[in-house]
Amino acid sequence: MNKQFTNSAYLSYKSNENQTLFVLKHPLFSATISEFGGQLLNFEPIDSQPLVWLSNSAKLDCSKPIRGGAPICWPWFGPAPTHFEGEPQHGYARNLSWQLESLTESEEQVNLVLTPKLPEPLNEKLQLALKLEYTFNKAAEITLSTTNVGNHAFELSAAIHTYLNIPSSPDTEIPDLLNCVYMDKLTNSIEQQSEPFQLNQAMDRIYHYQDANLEVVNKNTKVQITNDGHDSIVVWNPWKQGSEAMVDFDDNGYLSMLCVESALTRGYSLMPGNTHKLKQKLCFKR
Ligand code: TA6
Repeated sequence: MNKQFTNSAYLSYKSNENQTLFVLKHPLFSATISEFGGQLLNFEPIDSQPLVWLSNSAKLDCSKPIRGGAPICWPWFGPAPTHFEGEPQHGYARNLSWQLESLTESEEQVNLVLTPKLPEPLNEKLQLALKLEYTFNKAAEITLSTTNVGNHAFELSAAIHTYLNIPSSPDTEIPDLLNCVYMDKLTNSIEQQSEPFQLNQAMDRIYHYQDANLEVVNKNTKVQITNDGHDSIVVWNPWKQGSEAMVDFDDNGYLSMLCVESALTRGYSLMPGNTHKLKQKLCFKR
């Protein structure tokens, strides 16, 4: 089914394996979101290259989370907390089917709202309402809203686990991270970024970075990332050995991606009736 909107945006629903992909075309950009995971898989501003990276070996058949784009980690980041033992790494959101609740569009931008189809026992257990909002123009803005609809505080962690489409060469830098303290998950130690950040090895780091703005630069590209509601920025590249060990990661995929994730990882109690919003906005900067 294809649908044309009043201005210049087109939304088409493309059946792909066991799910539907929402494909948007607009004079300012093109974008694809998967029903599985509610996940941004592609965003391409007009006259630019894709901003996010999707693995050529990604599974799109709902058998596992989709490797690439901007997966949502929710309601925890990393391994399941003790009281959810045995539950999936990075939570449920990227394994759920999502529905498109609304779409509004104009010549300037398109806005989409998605909600997850949470199975009833899980809904009952979590007592959280979740909403994902995308705003696209020349930038892509992702907002994850969590509301505590229960009677007890919920220890929330989350991430917008974006795979940037950027070469992993030593000239790829994140200058804003200089002097920032980070948790190095590869060595299990707390470190400080005392030298300029350079991408030349496997890394899995949680930077204690709370500023809104961050730039990822190399000699050909500059990506501007604006964050809100985060307490950390996660930077991950599995490098060669790590890529080869994952079935859904191209062996040389590590050469063309870098995960830069807006995240809430350091302990956040979401009180009954309250809403937390985690935001990431991405655009090329010229
Ligand atoms: O965000 C970094 C990270 O937590 C890494 O530790 C790494 O394993 C990655 O996410 C990918 O996790 P996944 O469950 O998608 O294989």
